Amino acid sequence: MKTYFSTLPKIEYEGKTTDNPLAFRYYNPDEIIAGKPMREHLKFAMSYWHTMCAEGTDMFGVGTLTKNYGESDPMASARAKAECAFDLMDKLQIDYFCFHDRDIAPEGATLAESNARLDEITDLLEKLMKEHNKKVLWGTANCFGNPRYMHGAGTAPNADVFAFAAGQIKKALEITQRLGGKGYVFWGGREGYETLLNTDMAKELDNMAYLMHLAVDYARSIGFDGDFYIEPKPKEPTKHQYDFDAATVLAFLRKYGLDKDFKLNIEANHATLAGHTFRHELATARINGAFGSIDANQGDYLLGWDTDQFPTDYYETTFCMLEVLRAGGFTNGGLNFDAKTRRGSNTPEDIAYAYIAGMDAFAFGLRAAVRIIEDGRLDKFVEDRYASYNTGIGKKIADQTATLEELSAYALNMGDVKTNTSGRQEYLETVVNRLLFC
Ligand code: XUL
Ligand code: CO
Repeated sequence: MKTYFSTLPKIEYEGKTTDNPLAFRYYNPDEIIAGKPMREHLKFAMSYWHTMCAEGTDMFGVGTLTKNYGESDPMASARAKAECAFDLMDKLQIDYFCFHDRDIAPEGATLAESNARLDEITDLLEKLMKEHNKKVLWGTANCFGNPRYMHGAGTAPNADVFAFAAGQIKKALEITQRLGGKGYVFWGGREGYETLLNTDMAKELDNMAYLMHLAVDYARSIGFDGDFYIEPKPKEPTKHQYDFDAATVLAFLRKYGLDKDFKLNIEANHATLAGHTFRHELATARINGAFGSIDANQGDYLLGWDTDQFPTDYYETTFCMLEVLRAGGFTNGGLNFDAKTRRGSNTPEDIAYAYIAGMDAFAFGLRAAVRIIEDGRLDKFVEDRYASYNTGIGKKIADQTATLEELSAYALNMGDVKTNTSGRQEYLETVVNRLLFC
């Protein structure tokens, strides 16, 4: 079959000295690193929306490429799109994909018609997944694109909108479960507000949590045993997104008793929009037992919005993979490229170059993170930095047996602190550089 990606060869690993731009330099899928194949460490996923649907539109111009796959009828186009998606995943050696309901099948005039269209495309995806040996990483519902969601979905001031979103999510859960997905994502979409002049924040948050409870209960009743994820993002499209960052989401999940079923899907560009590093958000999820999955991309430090660029920063991917390894690796989650080529990069080859760049950056990051752990200097430095908590008064603090009176007496006796040592940040940065580019 001739597809959109017909001109592309299968991308193979050729090692870091290759000059072939259509080859992997670091990603060698079946190579065993730290006890398991790279493909299992990294669990790369294709984002259906950016890769198969987005046509390069922005608010100043129409698309720079078309993604109708040679078909004018929307359902014929959706079928051709699916065929092309699997061809691309084969060529890039990507094992997983992520989708919104409206990415895979166009919305109909009614919810019933939309659902029927989804059933038809889900049949096709199921067949293609078997033939090509591909899996769903996670599914989700697009409850933000249609004008009915202009004031939100689960947080809409209009109960009819809430009910419609619930109907859409029910169907998206069924499809995800049917396709064997082990994850279901809630990204805020328009769940936020522009002004408190017209907003009852408490009611909106209560309603959003209720919708999530309904989703969990229903999904469990149809046998879904995977993870639910919230994907924090501080702003865009609304001024105040309710899922601002990892810490805000954790507080929300705990308040509403959702923390047993939900983990976090951390997106790099969302982290930086929130004023955090990607690593900070990953570490916050990890130390709270909520590390789930990753939307792999990067922003631009000069731009204040979600540019969703393919990740090419080797430091960022290294620190990300360090967090993934420290979290014990992915269980149900993986690395979803929630990323798009720039508007001016408008050919099928550009999509291949972009994925190769992103996959190699994470493959490099995995290799470098393993080197950092095996080297041990960073871990040892951190361990030593807190050594005062291993003995004497420090041990009492660590064991939480010290009293305030005892600590006061100790401090009075000390005079002043004479034991502070250097944090050695620049030395540690040099260690990292040497391990990355040795
Ligand atoms: C938007 C975003 C979404 C979610 C899925 O910024 O990241 O694509 O990942 O709805
Ligand atoms: Co995302």
